[in-house]
Amino acid sequence: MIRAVEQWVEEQAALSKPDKIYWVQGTEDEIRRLIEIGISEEKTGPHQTFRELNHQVFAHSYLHRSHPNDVARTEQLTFVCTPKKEDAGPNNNWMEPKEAKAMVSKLFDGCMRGRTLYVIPYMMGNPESPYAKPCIQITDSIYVVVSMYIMTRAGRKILERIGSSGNFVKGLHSIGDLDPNRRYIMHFPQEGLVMSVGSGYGGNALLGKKCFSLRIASYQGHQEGWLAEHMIIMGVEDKKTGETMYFLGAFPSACGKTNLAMIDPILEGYTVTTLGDDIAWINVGPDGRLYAINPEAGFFGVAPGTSDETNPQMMKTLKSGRVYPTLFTNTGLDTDTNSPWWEGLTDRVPPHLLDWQGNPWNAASGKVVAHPNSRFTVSAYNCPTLSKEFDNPKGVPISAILFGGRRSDTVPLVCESFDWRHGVFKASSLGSETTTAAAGQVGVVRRDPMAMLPFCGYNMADYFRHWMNVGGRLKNPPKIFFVNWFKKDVQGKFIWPGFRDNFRIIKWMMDRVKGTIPARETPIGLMPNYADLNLTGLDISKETFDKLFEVNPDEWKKEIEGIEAFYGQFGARLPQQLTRYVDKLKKQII
Ligand code: GTP
Ligand code: SPV
Ligand code: MN
Repeated sequence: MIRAVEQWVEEQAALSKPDKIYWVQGTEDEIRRLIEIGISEEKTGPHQTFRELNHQVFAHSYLHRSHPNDVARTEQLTFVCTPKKEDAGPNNNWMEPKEAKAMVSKLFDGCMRGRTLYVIPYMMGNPESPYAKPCIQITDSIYVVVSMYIMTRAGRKILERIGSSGNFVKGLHSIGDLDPNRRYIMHFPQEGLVMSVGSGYGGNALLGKKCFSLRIASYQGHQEGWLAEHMIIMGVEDKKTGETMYFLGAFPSACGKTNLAMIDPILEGYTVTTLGDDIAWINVGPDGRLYAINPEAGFFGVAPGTSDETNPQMMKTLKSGRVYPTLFTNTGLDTDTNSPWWEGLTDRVPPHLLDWQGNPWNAASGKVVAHPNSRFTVSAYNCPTLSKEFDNPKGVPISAILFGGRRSDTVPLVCESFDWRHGVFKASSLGSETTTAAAGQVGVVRRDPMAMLPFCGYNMADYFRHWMNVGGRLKNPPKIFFVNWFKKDVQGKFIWPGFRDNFRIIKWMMDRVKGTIPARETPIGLMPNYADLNLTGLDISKETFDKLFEVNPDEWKKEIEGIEAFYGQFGARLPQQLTRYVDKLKKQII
């Protein structure tokens, strides 16, 4: 046993005082036993650890119902604890590290009495990769243990990787009493430590995900010269030439990453391969190109809206059950078939449904069946489009980066930046309407730079400068594109069909990367000519096309005001180049 790990675990056990300590091994047999314990765990209200579902419909699947007050990330209770407040920046809640530790330590004191403390050694990234990082998570939730199995490379063998260095990222987690008044997600980037108490949900509790792979890792990346991003990784193979072009794509939570990562191309002649749907770690390779790995090993995706029509590859992934169990969290339940159901899964609503809290559902209630942020947890190895490069220790070379958001107006369907620096400016000023992935008001536009606002573990002004610097080290920087699938007409309907049809935009980007087509220059960037976008089979007139690509001066005036207000928070720390871009845009548009 590695002494550093053992000692840390002993200290945490002395604090949280569990009845038992259990070291997760990482075997099939063990998962089966944990699931059984989860099934038999007493129900507290609507909360249920696991309920076995019909394996004929979704193989090897289980339903989890979380506490009704614990259904999304809670950004207002998430803190970055750096010694100096300015280093956390205006984008993060901040607390002084000693004070923060003293406060949460009180909540951890004795919190595991009567419970088992699980120690999960896990790796973010393929252990063979020089970019992968070993971690230890402690938790008292079986749901978290099983989720970590699916989402990371977990098991005892990771202890060897930590070796005598004692170098590992630490995550201490307890569901506590699930009281939101005693819920805190605390990050200590300097120490590589996360302390999370009071929530069992997704990004609050699976500490390898947003807490480590984004907040702590982005801090490490800033120190070490790489990037940790809220991005998908996908490959597009041209069947004729056999060549694959790799893309990164950043979108805020619940804005289409998972769907894009396994898009079923509407155009003939291409195969899309999936490498990641949420997080990318990106390094500058020896050849001066960007290389990306996905530190995760599974998908924790939004269920509502997922169907054979919108995302057939994900439906196959969810039905596979080949590697690890598949979990459904806070979906509805079709009691006739004992299988999960959510809005959009089938056109026909099954006659006998329980809602996400386990109550009989009827249409007249006007209530939803599945929670809008209900999710599935499934191994990436069950995905039929998983890239054969998924486990490549070096990662894949990136040709283009997409940034997107959810915008009813203002932002065109697609726009290419003039170059890397201009791309960094546009990404740093990205706005998006808020969604149900985080607790709080839904549908208001907020600035969400690089889709990282809730996930950047340090001052975003420094982060923007870091992006500029990484670009400066590239011999062959990827092209940077901006997309908006969500523009609406006056009736409030989406103008662009989205989903599979988004591939038409990907195809345009591929042509731009290859340099085979021109683009139209506008003050905000380069946009497609009508003739260069393949719209065959779609009912999109030139008039609708113009609407999708409109740059409306009144809307952009408001946009610029929003950007200036956002930039204003950073004071002198903001790279001046960014303000120069805003000034230039203002002159050209207004
Ligand atoms: P996180 O897991 O929270 O980071 O979300 P994500 O970015 O992976 O989002 P996801 O792909 O799960 O999509 C979220 C919601 O947006 C789902 O309800 C989708 O059905 C919907 N959606 C995805 N792509 C499109 C699109 O092209 N057009 C429209 N209108 N909706 C979309
Ligand atoms: C997101 O909110 O961006 C997610 C889900 O991917 S969570 O794991 O809760 O962060
Ligand atoms: Mn996400």
